[in-house]
Amino acid sequence: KESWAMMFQRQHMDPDGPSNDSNYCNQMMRRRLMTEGLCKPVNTFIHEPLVDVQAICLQGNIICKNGKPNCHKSSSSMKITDCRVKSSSKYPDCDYHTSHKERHIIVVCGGNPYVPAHFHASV
Ligand code: UM3
Repeated sequence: KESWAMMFQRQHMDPDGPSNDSNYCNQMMRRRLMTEGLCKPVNTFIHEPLVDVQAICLQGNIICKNGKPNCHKSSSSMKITDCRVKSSSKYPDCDYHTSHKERHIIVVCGGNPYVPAHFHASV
């Protein structure tokens, strides 16, 4: 069974990306299995080494939007790509806007070892 930690890596880690291709999200959302059953509406890929993203769990502890205390904000800004489904997109032909950004990211950490389990937000 896929753990939360593995699911986070599948959905959010792309250390070697991004390609400068405006088709990035259409390809990656499909390749990473987020267009099965529905088009996942919003998803962020992180273009930084896995160890640097895992280290966020040891950085600034903040309260999550749901009131839980296990959100962590990266001390540095990180290269990310936000994928957002177009309003004209019709499943199963999932069609995404691709936007490359540099932001601090907030992840939810859990488990033992304490590693990223969900992407929370970028700020
Ligand atoms: N999400 C992103 N990036 C954002 C906002 C939300 O990837 O900027 C994702 C994270 C959650 C989902 O998926 O939207 C609901 O918030 P996850 O739990 O699989 O990481």
